[in-house]
Amino acid sequence: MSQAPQFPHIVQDNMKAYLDALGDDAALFVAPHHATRSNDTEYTYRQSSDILYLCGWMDPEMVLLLRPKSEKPVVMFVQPKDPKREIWTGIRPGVEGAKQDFGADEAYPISDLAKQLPHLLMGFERLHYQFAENPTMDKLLMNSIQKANRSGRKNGLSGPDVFVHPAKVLHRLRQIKSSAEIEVMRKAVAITKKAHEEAMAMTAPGVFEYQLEAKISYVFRSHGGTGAGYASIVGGGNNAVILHYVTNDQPLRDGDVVCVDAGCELGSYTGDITRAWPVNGKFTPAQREIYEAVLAANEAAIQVCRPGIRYREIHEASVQSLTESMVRLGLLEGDVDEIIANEGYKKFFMHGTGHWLGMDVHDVGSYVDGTDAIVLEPGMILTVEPGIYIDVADESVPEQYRGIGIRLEDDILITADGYENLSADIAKSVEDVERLVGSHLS
Ligand SMILES: [Mn+2]
Repeated sequence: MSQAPQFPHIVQDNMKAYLDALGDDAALFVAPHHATRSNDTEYTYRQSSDILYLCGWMDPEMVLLLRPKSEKPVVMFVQPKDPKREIWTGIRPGVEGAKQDFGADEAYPISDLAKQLPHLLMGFERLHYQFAENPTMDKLLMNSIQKANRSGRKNGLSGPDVFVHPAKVLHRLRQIKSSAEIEVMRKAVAITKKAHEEAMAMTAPGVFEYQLEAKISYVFRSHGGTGAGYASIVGGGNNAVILHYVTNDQPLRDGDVVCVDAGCELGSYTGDITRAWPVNGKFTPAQREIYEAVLAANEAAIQVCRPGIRYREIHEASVQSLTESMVRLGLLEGDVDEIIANEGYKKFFMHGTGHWLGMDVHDVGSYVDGTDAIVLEPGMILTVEPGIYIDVADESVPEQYRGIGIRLEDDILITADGYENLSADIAKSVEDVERLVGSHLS
């Protein structure tokens, strides 16, 4: 598919940092299988983010073996050149391309894996590898280690017998973004801004949810993005109360709010943005109250972001603000502190306030450190996404609030002295959103 990494400087830096961090250990990564969509056609292939991070290799049937303490630390097993197959599925970099353009010190056709792996693993005590993702590879690895152990009896060497999850070292690196990675994410968010604002501009009663989704996909692709980093959520009215609604097949109704959660993927990094707006361009007073409650929580949670705080403090700020609003608006009754203590707010806000963001929309990286939440560091990128979701059939709340689902999500970079909201310029105030809705129609 691709003849070279899209951002070679990024993967080179990533690989160098990882090889340094591995020390005497070896690491093994396996490309996921190509998944069938229907009969003999496949889903668009998406490489594992670990492999993309380290070398930018996009194609299936690939294994990456890293042996930092050897003379040839980066070993790739790849699809060999095959002119007949390439007519159908595109040019393959092949063994030579792996060495020339993807940083391999040594490369073999993937069919050589079982033959080469035993001696390549010899002498490494610890192997970073994720079991249970690919049973065929698990078995091939165990067989290879057994072979290494047998043949090593003569020279006193053996294969690895300690296995380390990639979360221990690689995912900690992925959690802290380099300035070059941050630049790519900035661009992904900039394209996402265009998509959301164009979707706002084309919104009117009778427009279908899928038409907004199509506009968003069009903007992502036409600005060079891979596409959506995850299935776009476009939910009008009560559909917005379904958190992962991706059916997107209903018409938008006059008087409803539409909630859109969509992020552009660019160079394997994705944005993750949610906005909500009134279908007819004007919030009802009740919708505006809910919107401003979510907006206040979004801003309160973003305000606490800085290095040195615990990750949970973001969620705590969001829950505090949302719960105060829920009581003030009459959605909940009782004492705010008590409602927080017994998690009564979960009736209308049932998810976390965010997650790590990067190559995966729910990116790798730990949320805990020992017995408490992890401490934020510069270079971490996370989402802040409070919401309020009130089912249309919920008779426990005043009628005017029923059938409203609103989430506001921004992408936050932790900086040396605070935070930078990468999505700060995507329309979010009531005035900006109302001005944009339907603006391309007039
Ligand atoms: Mn999110």
